[in-house]
Amino acid sequence: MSRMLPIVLSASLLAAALYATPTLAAKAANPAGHSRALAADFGAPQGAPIEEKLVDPPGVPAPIHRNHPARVIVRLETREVVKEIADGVRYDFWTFNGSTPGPLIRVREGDTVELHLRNDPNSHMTHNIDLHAVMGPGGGAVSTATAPGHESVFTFKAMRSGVFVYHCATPPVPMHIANGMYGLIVVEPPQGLPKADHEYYVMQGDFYTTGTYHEPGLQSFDMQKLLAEQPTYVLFNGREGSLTGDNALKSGVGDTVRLFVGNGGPNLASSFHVIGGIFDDANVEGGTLVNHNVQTTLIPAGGATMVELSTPVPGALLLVDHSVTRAFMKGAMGQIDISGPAQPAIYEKGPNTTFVSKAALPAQQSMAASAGDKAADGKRVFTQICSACHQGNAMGLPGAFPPLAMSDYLNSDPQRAIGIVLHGLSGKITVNSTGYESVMPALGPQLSDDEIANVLTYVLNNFNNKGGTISASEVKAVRAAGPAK
Ligand code: HEC
Ligand SMILES: [Cu+2]
Repeated sequence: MSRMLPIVLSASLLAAALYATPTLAAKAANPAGHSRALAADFGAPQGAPIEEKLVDPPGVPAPIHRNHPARVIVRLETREVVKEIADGVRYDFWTFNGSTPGPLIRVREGDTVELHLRNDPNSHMTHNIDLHAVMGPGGGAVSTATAPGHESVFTFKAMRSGVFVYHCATPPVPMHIANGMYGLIVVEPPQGLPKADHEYYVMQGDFYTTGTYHEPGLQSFDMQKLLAEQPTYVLFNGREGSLTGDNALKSGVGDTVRLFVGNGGPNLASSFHVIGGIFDDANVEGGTLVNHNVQTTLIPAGGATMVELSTPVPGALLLVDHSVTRAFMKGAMGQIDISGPAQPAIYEKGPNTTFVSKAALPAQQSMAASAGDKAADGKRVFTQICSACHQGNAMGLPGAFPPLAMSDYLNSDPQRAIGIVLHGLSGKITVNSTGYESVMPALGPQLSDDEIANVLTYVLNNFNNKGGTISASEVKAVRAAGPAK
């Protein structure tokens, strides 16, 4: 029996070889594996070597207008740098060229890339690079393990067009990625990409800090959270706020925006969505298949996409991971500011009028009369409405809802709370030395003057607050005065 085995094996190997030959031959004749590739594009590089001009994210190198393959020299340096991951929160990032993500590399299909990887002498770790655009062992990682103060070089031919992730693949790999070591390499097809008015570069990543979300100071890497795949932060471009406020991406009315979007992970897949936008084109998984009119596109960990959207009206569009807890409570939020004239035919805000308000319905008004009734009514309103956000114990939720218990903000000015409940509150506030930047909705339309007076009196006299009374006539006056500003 044992002598049969080699015969059976070699017969099947032979069959496999015969079977494989036509496929291999076909590949050799058409090395790109798809019809658009020109055989000449895979010949020797032509002309003098080109030094790739790298720029910081969210910028991208200029489009390629070459019609022949070239030798492109790319220089990356791995650096370990302490930077802010959110306002007042610092983290020891491991990076390519000092940024998370590392710079976007842009080459043409058929180019030969000469990749130089330096490791900053001040690094503590060895690093390497695995580029998903490489056909070869480790995507280059096996040729680039680089100790601090050293440089490695390897070359590869960019055999396939697409948007590809690169990352460090030094053990423990998840830790090197979680610390920010990833970026994108775009391999343009021979005919180039269609023109877009604006091009930007965005990469999502999940981060694991020992402190809770927004806990200030220098935070270290948390291996337990990594193992549980429960990130503290989920971010675009390595920092909360990297693409919002003054850092927002820009577009103009009537322009098109192309986003190269990658997901470094290490763990989470991204449901990438632009609030207020539709992807005219989305390159599925960063490959050659283009989908149209897409609302949300999935970007796997270690994957990428290229999306194009039109921006026909002015205003702000928001980039999010539509697993929206990550967007609103872990930082995965970006912004595109579109400037230009209003386009009422496409988007127009109508008036906002009161449809019905509880205050206008005397029959439904709180009937609480005595102090005991008022306290019970306040408790009911608190439990039915306020506790949904501020929590049943009034302690709030870190990073999302401020506490009403022992709140210095509330106790220092209880009258101010009337306007907050009536008209809502947004923007930055500080409660018990912790910053909050969130939105409380206006509750004036659904709560009567009595109910607001009762709930505020209840809150002031419970949860270790300083006591005091808010009367219905005070609420009535603030309601009549209308919202501030
Ligand atoms: C939908 C969630 C939500 C509900 C419901 C809600 N709040 Fe708030 N509240 C918030 C948020 C968020 C903030 C902080 C807003 C900011 O960051 O600018 C806030 C802030 C406050 C503040 C000032 C900050 C502080 O901690 O002292 C007070 C007072 C307050 N709320 C009272 C109430 C009361 C009373 C109710 C119930 C009648 C209530 N809220 C219901 C979300 C909510
Ligand atoms: Cu590394």
